[in-house]
Amino acid sequence: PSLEKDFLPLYYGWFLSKKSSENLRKTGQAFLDELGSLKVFKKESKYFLPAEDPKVKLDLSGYFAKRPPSVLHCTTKFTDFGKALGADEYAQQEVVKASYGKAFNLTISALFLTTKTAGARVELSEQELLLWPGDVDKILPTDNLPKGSRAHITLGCASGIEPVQTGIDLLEFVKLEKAGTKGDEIEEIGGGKLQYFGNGMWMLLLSKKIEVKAIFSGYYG
Ligand code: ACK
Repeated sequence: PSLEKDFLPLYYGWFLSKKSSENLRKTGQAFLDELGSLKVFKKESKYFLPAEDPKVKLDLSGYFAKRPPSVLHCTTKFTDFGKALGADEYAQQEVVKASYGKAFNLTISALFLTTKTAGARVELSEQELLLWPGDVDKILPTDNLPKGSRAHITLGCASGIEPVQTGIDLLEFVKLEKAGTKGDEIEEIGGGKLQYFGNGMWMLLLSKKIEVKAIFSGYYG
């Protein structure tokens, strides 16, 4: 038996292949460009503009300038090198050990943005859900949302916002959906149906879901 305790990563997740990562970044960029040019968006762009200078031209890719530095990923469990609550329990699961280094296909069903973050919504398969922690799909302790509700890929953050926010923002959308606040169906654009939930919360339901290749692994920083 080993005397050493396993050294846990900062987080576990699926890391996209270089090609999938590049393609998804491009798709996200195209979405920002198209959304930024839409009349309906411009009418609601006050949420993204400084109150003191609401007339400046909005550049969404400049607004979400904090982008993940390397390949894109979908976090499963943030273990914080073992310090996070439930880190050891997560890492010790057979399915986590057996899946480490294995390839998966992730399905992206939507792109979303808020005043804080831009991200891709990930629809997990039954098999992928086995790697999903039981305690991350809530903002409030009383929230009761389907497993995997938080699954996302961060595409960009606004100035001063940390990437952990993207998952919280996605949960906010899911809570609105659950409450029956469907989101006004604004219009069909390039990739699908654009929905507006108010307060600068936009979601594009992709008419053709995107499949990306990814490796389940840990990130040590
Ligand atoms: O974009 P993300 O999913 O949000 O990927 C990054 C990754 O871990 C490295 O920072 C996510 N992350 C950071 N802190 C937390 C947290 N407390 N809970 C869940 N995910 C987190 C972040």
